[in-house]
Amino acid sequence: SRKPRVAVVFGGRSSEHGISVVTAGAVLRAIDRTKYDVLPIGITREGRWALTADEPERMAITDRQVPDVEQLAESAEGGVVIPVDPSTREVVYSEPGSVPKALGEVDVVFPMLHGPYGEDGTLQGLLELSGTPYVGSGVLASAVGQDKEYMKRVFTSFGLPVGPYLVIRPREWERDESAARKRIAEFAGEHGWPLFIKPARAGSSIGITKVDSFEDLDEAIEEAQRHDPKILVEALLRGREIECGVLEFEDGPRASVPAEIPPVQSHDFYDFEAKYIDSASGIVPAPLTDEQTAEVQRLAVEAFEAASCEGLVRADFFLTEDGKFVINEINTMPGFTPISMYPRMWQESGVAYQELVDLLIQAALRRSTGLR
Ligand code: G1L
Repeated sequence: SRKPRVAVVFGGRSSEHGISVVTAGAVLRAIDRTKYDVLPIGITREGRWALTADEPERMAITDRQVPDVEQLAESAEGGVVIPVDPSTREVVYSEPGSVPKALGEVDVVFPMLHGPYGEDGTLQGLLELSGTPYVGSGVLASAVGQDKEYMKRVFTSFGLPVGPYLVIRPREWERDESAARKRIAEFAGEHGWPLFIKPARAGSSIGITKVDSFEDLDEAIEEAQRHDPKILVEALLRGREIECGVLEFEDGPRASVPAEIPPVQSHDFYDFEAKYIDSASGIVPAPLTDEQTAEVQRLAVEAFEAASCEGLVRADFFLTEDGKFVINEINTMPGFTPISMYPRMWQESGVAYQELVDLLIQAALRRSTGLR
């Protein structure tokens, strides 16, 4: 019988375009070609879909140059890959003003896009409509994982411990800025400074400011609102940063050994680059007692279930000074190069990168689309 065909979709209109290309290159290299056929599909920084050559060696960083879909695209024309028929999973490549080219069937999509239109559930929705199975979480879990407010609401309703926070919605801010500022000041009175002002829906540490006093609040709010009109205010949680990977096996989700992210001196929090590139500083396994390890693994699997995740999730926690784990966030599309935290945690748990990629594809192929 024919080999399953895996379409890897990467790049996109995101500040993390380059990281997506580099990660897709690593995934393409790791896919076992005796078991699967691959179809690399890039999306340019302008949002144009393009077929790219299956040449992962061109997708690595060279001489400080980050690869770009524009350079990998096989056609200079703007086109779009459209799944046309849910019953056959036939995909066509369509360029404006020309006859669509049939690309054949796609059995599973490996989505590797960051931020809006990638990991927020919208691409997942398109794939649901076309009846194409895909790796990772579905529409709901992807959207929950992208919205820090709803993420906390879901965790709270499932009895998972979350840190103190406030939500400032755009209507509240527009109606009465000073009332909103007052609400934040009261929150600071209760939990102390500094506060973290964050866009509710933005990846990584984009748009986040640590604020030490009331005077610096407005600038931080404006910065967060540039990325999302809805913002979150969070208190500082003193303690250690612990992460745990969850992976869906045939018999259900299991947790990896946890990792510890040591506090960084140069930047105030784990920033974009640290998150995706130099995760080499993370300690795997985290130096925890057996009881602490078991506890954080239990919470990570509960977070996976609470948000209805599929395939994989990275759950990030604080271990507070009084010895309690508090969940900070989940990431349905964590950093995924072979040296990123998530693959490293599984490596230390006995699952090598190639096997990890294979298990994710298998989990996607086991499900069909539709309700599950
Ligand atoms: F498909 C998976 F496995 F769910 C998946 C997809 C994408 C895991 C991790 C990622 N990560 C990325 O695409 C990225 C970190 C390069 C950008 Cl979000």
